[in-house]
Amino acid sequence: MNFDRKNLSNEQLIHFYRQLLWPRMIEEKMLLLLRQGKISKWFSGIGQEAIAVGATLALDKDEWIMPLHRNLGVFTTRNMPLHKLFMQWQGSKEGYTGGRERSFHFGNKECHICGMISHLGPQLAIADGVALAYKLKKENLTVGQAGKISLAFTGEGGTSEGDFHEALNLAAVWDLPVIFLIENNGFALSTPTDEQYRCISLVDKAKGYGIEGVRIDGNNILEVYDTIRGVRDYCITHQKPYLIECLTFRMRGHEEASGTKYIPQKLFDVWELKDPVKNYEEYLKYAGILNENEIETTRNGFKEKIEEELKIGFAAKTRVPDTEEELEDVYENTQGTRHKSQVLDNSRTTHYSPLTTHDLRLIDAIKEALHQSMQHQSNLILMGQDIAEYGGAFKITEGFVQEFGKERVRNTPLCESAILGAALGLSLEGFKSMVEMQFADFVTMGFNQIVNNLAKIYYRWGQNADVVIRMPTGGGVGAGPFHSQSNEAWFVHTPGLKVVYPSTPVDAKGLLIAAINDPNPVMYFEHKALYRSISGPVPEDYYEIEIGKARHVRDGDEIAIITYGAAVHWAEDYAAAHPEISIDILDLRTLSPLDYFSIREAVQRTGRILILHEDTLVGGIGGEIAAWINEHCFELLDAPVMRCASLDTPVPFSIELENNFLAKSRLDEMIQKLMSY
Ligand SMILES: Cc1ncc(C[n+]2csc(CCOP(=O)(O)OP(=O)(O)O)c2C)c(N)n1
Repeated sequence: MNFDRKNLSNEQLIHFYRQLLWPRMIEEKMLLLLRQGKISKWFSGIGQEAIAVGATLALDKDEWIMPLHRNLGVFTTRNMPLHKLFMQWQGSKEGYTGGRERSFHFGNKECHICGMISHLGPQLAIADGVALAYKLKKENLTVGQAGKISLAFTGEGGTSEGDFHEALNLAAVWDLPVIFLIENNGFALSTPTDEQYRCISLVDKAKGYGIEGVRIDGNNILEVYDTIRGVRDYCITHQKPYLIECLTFRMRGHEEASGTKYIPQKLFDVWELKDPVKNYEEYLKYAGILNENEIETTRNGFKEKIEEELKIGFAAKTRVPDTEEELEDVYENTQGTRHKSQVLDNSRTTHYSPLTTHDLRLIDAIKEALHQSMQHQSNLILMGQDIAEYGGAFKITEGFVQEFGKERVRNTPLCESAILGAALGLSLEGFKSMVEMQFADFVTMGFNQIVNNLAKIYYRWGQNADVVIRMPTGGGVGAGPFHSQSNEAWFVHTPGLKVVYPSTPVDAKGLLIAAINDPNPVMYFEHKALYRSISGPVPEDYYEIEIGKARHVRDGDEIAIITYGAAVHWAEDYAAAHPEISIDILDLRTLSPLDYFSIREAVQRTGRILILHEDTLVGGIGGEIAAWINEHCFELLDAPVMRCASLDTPVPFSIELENNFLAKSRLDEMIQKLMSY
């Protein structure tokens, strides 16, 4: 192995040695503890340390890194104390996630480390978002001054994921200063590279994205350090991403329990000779920088330190669950963190608001909410396909780019997953973002980032995801199975997300402003069929409607329809056409969290409940509400809770079929059934 020290001082070289040796010795100890049954799972990075350590050394301490499961060296090089890391691995309260996450699936804001989720690839787009934040903060103008980059790791297996493609392409198109670092260790669990990809070298992929790349020896710490230092300067100066492929080898099994039988022994023999720690040690001895005694002293010192730290680690108390705390920590508390704006309470039929209003269609109310939010929140970034010059598929952001500029109103490539990951990356650096899905149906392409990353990150390690996802939703417009779905229930089922779904212009504006001001991820559903068909008075001011509060639309005492979205208007039309029935209507407005208090009041007022939604029946939110009423309001009921929902089929295209599909076609039948019970 050829080590070139360039202009590194002896002190620096020794510092590098200590940083490299430390994770190796920790791992050796962990493997021992594993065999003794004192720790559980372990993903080993033995043989690959030069990459994690070299990369971390090459970055400034406040530049975000997105490591993976073999990158202990990132955590140790950012000086995280072993006892606390050990508490993390043991799942204790004093660990970095208080026992909520395993092994290296955690991040830490102070150390600028973003924790991975098991799915690997999602880390890459988060790095895009952080780099975008650096770019927007203009922190990248001069090398060595305020310039910053982000760095994301991937294994060679991870490069086959769609997330790899989306993240690299986005970084290329947006000229983001990100380093994508592939640790090519030859195997993804048991899968060798020739079953993973066909190109000769993974770095060749850079060309396809129009970016630069380089392949290096990942076992040579000086080569890793020097390359990344240079690439970092390039990314800052040119404001571009860069792909680095580090060749290395995994000297142990995928994880300890999986063993190594599926890997030919001769590979271990070859790579043993390239061990990053031993080779660097030999170099330091040969160059006269460290002698045998000094190495021995360092190793002994580390051994003692490990024992001391483990003593503290083992003394950690057993985790005592506190259910209330667990539930509370799913969402960041909104008290005190929100932008100041007045709250409009129109939840009662009798409400009166002194605010000056003007008449707006639902679509205009959404536009006004976004517009005022852009004025009030200078850190708000809008992202979506065709939202800039074109104004979005529904023209909601028309004119925004002229007023707020291309930096804040961003057209995106066709890559929902990367954009949602980037939105999370922006949160890491204190930005808010609104991501527009062109149609709610397309959210499936970014589903993983939403339900596994955005929704869970706060609970896992205390980082919020300050993102609103706008979802143009619903049918009734003859658009067929993939432009008409009601998919809100998918998200209601995911702890960590808030789900709002206004039905009127006044609520659409107030709820969108509230969603943007909320530091948690919010799914904001807006029904396409209501955009231009529903108008109403909307306060001109900047105001919020409280998330989690239903609206009592209509007073009645025979039957209450609990509903939301377009179905509120179906219910109102039905009630107007049937004055012979005293119909009460509750518009939920927020589906997560549900307003149980108002639901109970509706039961109290009528004793007969029909839950009406456009979503299909099975697994729809109606089932959840019915179960809750049954459990908590049984004594108030005069009849079983009934549901009126759309047919359990995909949304059909032809108007006749779609009308038959929609819940509205069965509303009369269900009301009659409930009334005659
Ligand atoms: C989306 C997804 N599919 C499958 C897995 C299971 N899995 C965990 S690690 C791994 C191999 C990853 O290989 P690579 O990206 O090369 O990284 P390495 O483990 O070699 O460091 C697999 C298949 C996963 N975590 N996520």
